[in-house]
Parts: sequence; structure tokens; C-alpha cells
Amino acid sequence: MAFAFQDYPAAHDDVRGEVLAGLAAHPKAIPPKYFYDAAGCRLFDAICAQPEYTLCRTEQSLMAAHLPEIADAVGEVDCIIEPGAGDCVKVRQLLGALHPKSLVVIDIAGAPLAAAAEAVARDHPGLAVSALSMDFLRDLEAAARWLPSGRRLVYYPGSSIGNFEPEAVKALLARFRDLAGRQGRLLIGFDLKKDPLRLHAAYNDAAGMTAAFNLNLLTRLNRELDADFDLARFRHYAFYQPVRGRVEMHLVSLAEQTVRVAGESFRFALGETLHTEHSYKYRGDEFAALAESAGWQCARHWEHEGFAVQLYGACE
Ligand code: AVJ
Repeated sequence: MAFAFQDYPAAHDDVRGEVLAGLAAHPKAIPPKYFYDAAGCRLFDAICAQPEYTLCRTEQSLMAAHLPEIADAVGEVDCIIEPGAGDCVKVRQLLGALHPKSLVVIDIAGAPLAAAAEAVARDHPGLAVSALSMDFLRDLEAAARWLPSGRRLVYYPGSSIGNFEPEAVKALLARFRDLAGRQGRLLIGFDLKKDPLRLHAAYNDAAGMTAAFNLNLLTRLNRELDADFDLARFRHYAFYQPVRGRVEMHLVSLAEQTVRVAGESFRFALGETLHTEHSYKYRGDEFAALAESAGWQCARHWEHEGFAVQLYGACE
């Protein structure tokens, strides 16, 4: 078994700085990557099991249904790189079809990533697995030294790309392109624009899992940054904004209140929002235009029940 774990603490230890800056901004905002502590990961899995939230199940069945065709279109691959790999469940599906020599998985949450990646290495003798704990938004270049030469595929499933503003998508995809190198490829999954009422329901599930996921961010800050958020005084509020083509998720203050976070005070007016997530939805051609502006050429498009997977090659 070939397995290596590398922690880049400097690249993900700035929770405090980033959260305090976000709370001082107008409107107040905290980046969605902070949802995913242990409880947040469990709540996200619970969201994926809700009848209203079909995104993960749809991607999973799209991939299963088109796997041979996708593998064929991707062609020969020496190394798969997955930023934000989490529990590595999605990339396992690809390994059996593409048979790469190495796998590089990256995630901000180091401990669960290391465990998941080590299990992948155990199940695939002969595959060299590297797990990198880092915030790939800040330190992706450090991943380059773990990449063997040969044909690389960047895999970015799950509509994680939806969390970024279009300008940031362009910048991130350009960095993926640098990482993939010449002959590099990108296989990316994203959620499509659809009936706004379906989108609304997906982020307002009847069982309250999305609300619990959103509010768990405050529980995390209470624990890790010695904050004193009163969860009963914030409302989960999510809606689809069709002009911008995104679901916005907020925590709206139900009272005028002052919250202490890491020794600092922040005032919330009644009705003031703490913005926690964007989840952009695209049409296939819209996303392809964005990726093409970042130096990628769209090779294939698959879609199934409102979800799309596209394959790109690097423009020469
Ligand atoms: C994991 C980013 C795809 O935006 O739909 C689920 C996260 N937020 N419910 C999404 C999420 C609220 C999810 N992604």
C-alpha cells in the first residue's frame, strides 16, 4: 500500500482571522467552507438523503449510468487530483473505470481525509495515494510538488463550484488548469438552472436538515472561537434569486443583539443577515463559456435530471 499524508497547517489555520473579517464586513458573511466540521459533514450527508435535495443522488446516478462513456472520453490518465475530496466516496467510482497510477486528494478537514484516503489506498494496492490537508483556495500551488508527471485529470464533482462567485470560478478553474498542466483534463459536476420552486424546496427541506446545517456554523464558532451566538435568535433563510441564478443562504438576526466572537463584539440589528453561502446554478453553455474564459475547452456534456457533468481539455 502506498499512502502519504501531508498537513499544511499554515494554509488552513486562519479561521479566526477570516471569520472576524467576515463579521466586520457589510453585509456580514462567512465562507461556506467553514460549514464542514464533523457535525457539519454529518448534516450535509443528512441533507443529501432528504427527498427535496436531489443534487448528490442525481450526480451519483448520472456518473453510474455514463461511467464507461465518461472513461472512454477522458482517455488515459496517470493521475487524478480531487480538491475538496472529503470522504473520497465520489472518486472511488472513477478509480475502477480509469485505473490511474496515482491519486492526490485535498481537503481542508485533515483527519477525516487522511482516514478516507488511507482506506482507498488499502482497497487499491498499486495505487499511490497522497492526501493533502490544506485550504486549496490559498495554497493550491503547494500541491504541485505532489504531482507526478504524465496525464492529469482534475476531478471537481458535487457542484462545489456553485459556492463561488463567477469571477472566483474563473480564477479557480485557471489554477486547476495550471495544476493539470499540458494535456490536462477537468471533469466537473454542477447543478443546472431549474424550476425555482424545486430549488427553494431543496434548500428548505421539511425535516429541517438544511436549517440545522446552516445554524451548525454558529455552534462551531461558539466552540472553536469562544463565541456566544444564541441559535434561537437566528433564522435559517434560503431562497433562489433568478436574476443572479443562485440560491442564497443566510442566518437572519431575529433581534437586536451583540455577539462576542474571539474577544471581539459584533452588533446585529433586528433583521440583519449573516450571509453563509451562494449556490450558483448554470445552464450548460453558460458554464462552458466561463470555463473557456479560464483556458479550458469543453469536450463533452452529460446531464441528468437537472445536473450536469462536463469534460474539458486544456487549450494549447
Ligand atoms: C455541497 C456546495 C453542493 O450548494 O448545494 C447543501 C451545499 N448547502 N445545502 C450546495 C449545501 C445547503 C451544497 N454543495
